Amino acid sequence: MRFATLLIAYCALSTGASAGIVSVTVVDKEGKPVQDAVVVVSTTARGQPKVPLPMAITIDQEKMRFIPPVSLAPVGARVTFVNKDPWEHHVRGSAAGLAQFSSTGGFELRLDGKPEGKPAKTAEITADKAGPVLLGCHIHGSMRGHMYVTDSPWAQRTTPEGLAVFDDVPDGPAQVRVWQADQLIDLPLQAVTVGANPARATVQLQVVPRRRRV
Ligand SMILES: [Cu+2]
Repeated sequence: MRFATLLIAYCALSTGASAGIVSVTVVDKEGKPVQDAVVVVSTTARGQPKVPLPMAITIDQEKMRFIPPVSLAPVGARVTFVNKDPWEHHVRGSAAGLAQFSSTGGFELRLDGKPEGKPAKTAEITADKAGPVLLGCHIHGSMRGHMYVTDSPWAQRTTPEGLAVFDDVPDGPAQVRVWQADQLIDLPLQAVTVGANPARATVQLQVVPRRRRV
């Protein structure tokens, strides 16, 4: 009896009776797929993804780069910066995009170099405000990275194919927001309807993202 009840509950969750697929493709100005864009799906319906975003993430400083170059963090997440280089980094974070010209918030972290044979130095912040954050280093002007802080639990980075697929967004109207580091002007939100058929959206940037150093 108890098993049957559980089974029914499980089926209700897994058959997609109340949740559906949102598939978003991000392309650049020339129509090519864009990796590491952030896609956020917002809905007023209640619910949570089956796999929630991690509440603790790590951003490494290694060989003068932020790794990963684009991080995704839910509001309230603990973000640990780890300096794996043998020299000092003075990491700063500030609101990215047009907001960077008016924002006074942000953070600064001094991270000593990793001594040989010893653990790397770390510093922590809490991702407290939704939106993109530009990461840099006061000492090394070439260092550039981003962290996107999301207040919706449905958020993903695009794959090399430019894809973000959400398979459990509650049925009903939803909005798709796309952010990409080189797209400084906010793109318009796209409305989708989640239901029995997969909702598909293609979002085109107004720019061609600059290539990352590898
Ligand atoms: Cu540095």
